[in-house]
Amino acid sequence: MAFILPPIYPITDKILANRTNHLSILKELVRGGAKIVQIRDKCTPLGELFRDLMDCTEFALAKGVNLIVNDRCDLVLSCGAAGVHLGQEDLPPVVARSILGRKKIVGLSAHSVAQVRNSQQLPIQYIGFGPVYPTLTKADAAPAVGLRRLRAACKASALPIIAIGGVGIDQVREVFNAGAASAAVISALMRAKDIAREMNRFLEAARER
Ligand code: TZP
Ligand code: MG
Repeated sequence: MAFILPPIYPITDKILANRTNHLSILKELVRGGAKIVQIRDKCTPLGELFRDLMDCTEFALAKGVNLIVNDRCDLVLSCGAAGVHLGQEDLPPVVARSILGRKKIVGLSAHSVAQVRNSQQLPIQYIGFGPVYPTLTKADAAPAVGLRRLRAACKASALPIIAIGGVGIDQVREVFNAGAASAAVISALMRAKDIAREMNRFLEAARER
């Protein structure tokens, strides 16, 4: 599937959404218009996560949605997902690329402008930069970088930058104004009563930029 980075990049969290599987969250995000979804899960036993991901990839493929798996290249390959999202402490992108081949999407998190600069020649499709704003979602999150550093990161990068960390509807416009190509959202979507409707509202906010 060709990779087009949509303006809103939702990330699942079963605990925040109070769900027993990622599939139910994915279905709502897609109903709300999501074209890319990252499945992020640090707790579920691997076998259970694998089964959930098999259902997710089948659904995503049928809907033309790129499904990205956080951390795990083995799950990307075994489930047929579209790609992997890596942190600075995960497998190096060059290694992930050699495992996954040319066609999968590889994304990388960066937390400083220096890391963004150092990532320009890596075999990746995008950089997630943040946390831009303070967030409680990631326990070990680095301190918030703020809009000024987001702007510098976007200037320094030929790769598209996805702003992440504390992004709510009211922040969408300012991260785009700072040069971000997309905004990643966890809690503002996962805590919503109606995830599909909230996803749709985020896309509307992105269109208004
Ligand atoms: N990486 C940097 S901040 C963050 C991750 C995974 C959490 C973002 O979650 P939220 O709820 O959108 O602030
Ligand atoms: Mg990781």
